[in-house]
Amino acid sequence: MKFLFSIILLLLFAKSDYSQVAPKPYGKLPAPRQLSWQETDMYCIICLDMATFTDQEWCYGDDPASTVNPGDFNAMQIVSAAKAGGFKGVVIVAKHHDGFCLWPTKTTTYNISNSPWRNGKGDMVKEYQLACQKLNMKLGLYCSPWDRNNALYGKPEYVTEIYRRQLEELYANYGPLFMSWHDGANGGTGYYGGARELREIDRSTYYDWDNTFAITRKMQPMASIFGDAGPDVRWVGNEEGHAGETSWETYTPHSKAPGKVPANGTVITEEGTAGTRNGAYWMPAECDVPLRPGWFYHKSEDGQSKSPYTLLDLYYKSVGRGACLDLGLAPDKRGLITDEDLNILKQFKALLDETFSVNLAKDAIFKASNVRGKNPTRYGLKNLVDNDSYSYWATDDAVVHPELLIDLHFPRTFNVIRLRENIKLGQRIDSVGIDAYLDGTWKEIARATSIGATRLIRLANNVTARKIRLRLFSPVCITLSDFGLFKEPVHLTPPLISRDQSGYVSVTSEAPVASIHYTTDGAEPSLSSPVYTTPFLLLSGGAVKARSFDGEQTSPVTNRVFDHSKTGWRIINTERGTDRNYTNITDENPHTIYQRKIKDTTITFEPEAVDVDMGKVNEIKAFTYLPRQDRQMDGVVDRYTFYISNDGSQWKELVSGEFSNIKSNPIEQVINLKQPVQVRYFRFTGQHVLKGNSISIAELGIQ
Ligand code: FUL
Repeated sequence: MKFLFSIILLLLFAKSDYSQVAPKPYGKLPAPRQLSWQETDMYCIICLDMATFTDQEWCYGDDPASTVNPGDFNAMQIVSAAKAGGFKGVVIVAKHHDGFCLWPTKTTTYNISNSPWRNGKGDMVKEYQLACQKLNMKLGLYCSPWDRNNALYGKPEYVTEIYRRQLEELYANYGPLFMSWHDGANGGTGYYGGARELREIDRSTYYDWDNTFAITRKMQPMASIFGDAGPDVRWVGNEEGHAGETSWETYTPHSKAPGKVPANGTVITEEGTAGTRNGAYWMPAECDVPLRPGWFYHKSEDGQSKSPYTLLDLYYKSVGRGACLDLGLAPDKRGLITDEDLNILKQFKALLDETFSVNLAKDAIFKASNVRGKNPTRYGLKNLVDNDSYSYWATDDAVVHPELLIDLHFPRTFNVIRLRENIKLGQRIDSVGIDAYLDGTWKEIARATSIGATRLIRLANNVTARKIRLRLFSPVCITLSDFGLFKEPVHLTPPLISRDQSGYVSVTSEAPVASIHYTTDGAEPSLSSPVYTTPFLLLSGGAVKARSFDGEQTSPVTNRVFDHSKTGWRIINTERGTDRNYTNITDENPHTIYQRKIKDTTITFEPEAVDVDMGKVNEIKAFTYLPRQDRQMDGVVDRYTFYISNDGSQWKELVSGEFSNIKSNPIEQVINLKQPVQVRYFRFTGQHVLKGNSISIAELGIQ
């Protein structure tokens, strides 16, 4: 009898023990440093360096150290601005491609101690570190591998004696770091200690990443390493701040090992956007995007920062797609974030708080088709609303298509759905379907693929329902850690502003609104600004700002900066037979391009000129080149010359240079002239293209 009793006890114990068995992890898993990176959600990359003072995006490496002098530099103000936007960390550009170091390094004299800032006694990286400590913000560092100043760049000694020593100095003196950021832009023309030449390197072998990253691992084990292809965090493949609609946390890069780019030097960027289902490495995406058009401060870009509403949209498309958002902040020449940018950051945080502070499903009644081991304590549904990303609802191993019913007690209105997996057990779920019980039947309201760390589904319209149903599809049992329903307050969408070829500006709204008000003098549109009724003429260019109003509501402001109008412009060197699409250069349509199609790929690129007759003499303060906007690289010019002429036959060279970073951030390139010129004709010559054998142009313009 006693024996039988023990057997029963044993069986019972074994059963309850079985119910405690956690699901087996699935696929590749995040390392502790990657979990901590993922929890950061949003951080800012701070770009204040030589380029701030030369008004460029990349410097050549030959500007004197004395150029850098941010008189009012205040790391607390900068890091506080990031914090005010809801960001949890900052990545500091400690050295950009020009090689200038913001800390007093022993590796080169091209550093902050040879600038007038703080009388040569300053250490900007230290000031950032202290500010981060005070403000409880995470700190990461960016030290550009490419160094256009250093004479040794391109030789093995640069890697062993300069770059690695710089990383060691940073790791030893400014930790703890949550990120070590390694830029993919590498090799090209530069000063290189006076050689002023082109130095190409093999990006997959030159830096010997295995040994370089071994230093990071040893000295900053909790720093996630960012690179085009990881190894810890991958580049999402664009500088627009969004991951793909499907974006997996795992990734198999087309290179021999993570952290190494392929031998041809390019990561296939679309892959970074989507990742790889069941990929070979846990390597989630970072979505980087500057708040202003460029990464560094340019006065000419004042008023063009992204609106709080645009940032919210990017939040859904980055954090809401399992990635992290890395927003570029550009302190100005004083060394401060401008009031305009600070206000945008604060308003963005307010939008996030308004939307996400109340989870409408918090007190709902949840019913699932299965709970693992019938053990609601450990794997039950209350874990879905406890704000802990690692406590979770799990199903039995055999249950891979479970359903979850959510009863909200009474009909509630929502427009955002949030789901999270406990990623400590891998990315398991393939897809979900979400239904609402409406008018007596279940109606599908959303579908999504990759979930991972966070999936936010923003519905096109409000849904009001009491009962919701979640259908999950997974190759293995699920481990869902969060379910949330939120109501993003209604916003009027910002108006759309466009200009036609004859110079008339139209302002429209996607949905009907009571009124649209606009300004052309840079002021914020208010109810007392002119009401938009019919298109108006804007020949000389400038900023048009518009905003919709309806009752209590106002939309975000749209700010469109126009070049000088192109009315009456003609391209005059049209003698080449196939030049049919020349008109696309001046049609004010960013989506049509000019390009000569040279099918014979054995014909190599030759510099190519486009001559513009503006029809009359204009004052030119700046030239503009808009590259193609379809993310193709074919024909995108990265080195240019502009000429001017009074008669269309005698040309005088005016300015030449490079379009820095055009590959990753293909925005309108503005070449400001030192002195305005008065001419009727100008010539644009593409001296070099990123790809292909002819130039492509979306628009040319003047300001
Ligand atoms: C890019 C760089 O080339 C930009 O200048 C900037 O530093 C950005 C964060 O990364 O690839």
